[in-house]
Amino acid sequence: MRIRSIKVYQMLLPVKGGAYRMASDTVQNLDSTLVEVTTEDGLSGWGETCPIGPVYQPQHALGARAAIAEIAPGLIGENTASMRRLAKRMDERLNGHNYAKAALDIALLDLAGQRLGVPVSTLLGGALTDRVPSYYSTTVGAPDETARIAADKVNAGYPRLQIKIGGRDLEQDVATVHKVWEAVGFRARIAVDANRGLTAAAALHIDRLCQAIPFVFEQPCNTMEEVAGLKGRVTHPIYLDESTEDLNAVLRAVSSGIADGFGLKVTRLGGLTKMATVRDLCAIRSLPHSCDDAWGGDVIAAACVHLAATVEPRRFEGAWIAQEYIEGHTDPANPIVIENGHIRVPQIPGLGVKPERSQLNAPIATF
Ligand code: 0XW
Ligand code: MG
Repeated sequence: MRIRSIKVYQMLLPVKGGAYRMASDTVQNLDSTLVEVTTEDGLSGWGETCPIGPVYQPQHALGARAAIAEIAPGLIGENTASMRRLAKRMDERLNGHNYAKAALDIALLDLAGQRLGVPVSTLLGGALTDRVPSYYSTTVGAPDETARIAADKVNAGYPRLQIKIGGRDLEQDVATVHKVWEAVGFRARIAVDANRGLTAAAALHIDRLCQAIPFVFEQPCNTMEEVAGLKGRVTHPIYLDESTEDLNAVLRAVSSGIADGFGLKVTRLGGLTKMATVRDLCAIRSLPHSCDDAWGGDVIAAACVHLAATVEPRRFEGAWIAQEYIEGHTDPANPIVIENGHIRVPQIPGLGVKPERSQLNAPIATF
């Protein structure tokens, strides 16, 4: 079946509580881009890409839409039968810009799933579970308050926490990690995420001052080289997130042993097809990883959850979705929801979610 049209929608997602603070940036209102790919028989597939502001990583909302405008005209009239051909077509239209291609990749898989009558998880190799763990990510905050939230979230069923640090005094970061550990102990696995915000020296101090606390240290420094320099000097396992800019970066990190695991973002890597490759690369070296995205509504949440269901559970670090930080759902009929810190995997064909028309503004572009 051939592609008849591609529509692009913009949706603003204000942060519940006003702001989400990370070492690198504080965000208040995220700008999401949704794509609707429709074939000649009227079937539609949906994709989404929503960078968490323009500073967290090089991707930004206007960039996504400019890139989609370069790519989309080249997909009109193409047959949807071959995902590989469509990926090649995207690369022929635009070099790089994985996070924009990701929205289209997700929409094409949604279409394929609906056409074949199977959930997207089946197209990704098949689900190993029908319910995946999530994790709660705090914002950079006062130590006592962060520890209180951490305990609440563990009581609510989250099996894992990601504690944000960085961009402030070392003393505050160290106190936060200690207080969270005192509050939750072994009841949750803990990641400490500095979002590129520490110098190597600060990372070494935090490692030493929190020596006995079993956390994984996520993206402590800005570059993969700085993080590589910590190897052998820190005692905590190191995970990479922002440094996983593309498949080659992941391959480099895996083959050189820089990372003990990853916080992975579906759109940064180019969509679900590329994430499935990374999943399999990580499996070769028994490396744990998450399946997240930076932000977004039900469409991107569904994409993360379908891939999450295909990851070997013992290596799975959770699917983070933005639900805790946004009001409402793009698909109130079949929302992706966190219950007791876990998310049910949609069982209906395709992604299993469709944005409700009444919530969408008119398309900002049609190809
Ligand atoms: C916790 N996240 C998945 C949400 C924000 O996009 C930051 C991100 C991370 O792990 O850095
Ligand atoms: Mg991270």
